[in-house]
Amino acid sequence: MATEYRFSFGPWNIHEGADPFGPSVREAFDFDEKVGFYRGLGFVGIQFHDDDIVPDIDDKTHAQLMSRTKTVKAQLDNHGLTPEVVAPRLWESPQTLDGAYTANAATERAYALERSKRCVDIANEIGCKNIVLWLAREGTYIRESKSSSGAVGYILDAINALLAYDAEIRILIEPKPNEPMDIAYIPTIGHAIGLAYASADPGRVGGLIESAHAILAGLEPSDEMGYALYHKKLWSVHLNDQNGLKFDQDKAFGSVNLRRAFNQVRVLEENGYGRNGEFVGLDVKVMRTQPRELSTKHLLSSRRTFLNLLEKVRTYDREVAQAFIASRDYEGLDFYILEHLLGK
Ligand code: GLO
Ligand code: MG
Repeated sequence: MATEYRFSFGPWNIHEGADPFGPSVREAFDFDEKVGFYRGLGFVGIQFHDDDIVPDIDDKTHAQLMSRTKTVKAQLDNHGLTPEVVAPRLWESPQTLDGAYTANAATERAYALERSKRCVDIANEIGCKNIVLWLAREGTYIRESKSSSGAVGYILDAINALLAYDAEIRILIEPKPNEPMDIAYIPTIGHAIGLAYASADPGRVGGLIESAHAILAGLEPSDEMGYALYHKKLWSVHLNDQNGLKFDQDKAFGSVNLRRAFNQVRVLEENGYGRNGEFVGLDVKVMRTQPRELSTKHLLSSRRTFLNLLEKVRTYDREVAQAFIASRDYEGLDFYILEHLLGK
């Protein structure tokens, strides 16, 4: 039976076009409007930050968190959407300027943990067991300002505290080598999986791989995926594309390098990704030049590119490929794949 892939994205993927050098260029869609777009674009899963669900979360009581979360859950039910993940947004608060779990000040580390527990409460209420940790500010600008070895311990302490706080949740670490930090402490999936095995409950700690983040680390995203899949720890993906070692571009999937995108789809498909309920997640930014009424096209096209490449993965002739491999004619294999991708 062929895998029926289910797709997800986060509401931040529909945005107003601000970048570090210029303000918003499109009027925002409010949350209710965004939720209404999903099904029409072919998506059934929604990724969240805790404050996508409960805005101004730090100013709210527990009862307020629960009540707002119930409202959002009802909206999801109405639209037939599944919450895939919830991530504590640990990078915007004045209390995370120096890092979250790895801040030098104990009070700030305590804030980060408390905020993460509130994220778990929200996830529970919305009916989601997957907590994503994008460790945005866990790194340094200046190496001498922190202990890199101590930082690993702090991150692990936080993970263990969350595992103990809730016996059901799973933690998905989303590694990224830089941005906003100069250099991050958990830059690749290998680092993330090392943490998983060192944690109090390795079966509940895994990873989420974003294509662009692997490329920024100078790595091949499909190999990174293969590594995590071998360990049975690829629990989500953020497919997108990236033009070289620059700022994180979050371009539409396949937009820079179709062959690289083909190989991601191939590795996912060949290793049964999606068969245990994993979603094909996207993390893509629409271009700043795009008019508001056309500012969801990157989602539509990324999903379609995945499906188009899936067809290529399912139709390339394994026997032909195998014959090239057997005679070690990798030039022949290379050209066969290129012609197949070009529809020849
Ligand atoms: C930024 C990350 C970010 C996360 C999201 C979920 O580079 O990719 O978009 O995926 O905040 O935690
Ligand atoms: Mg991401």
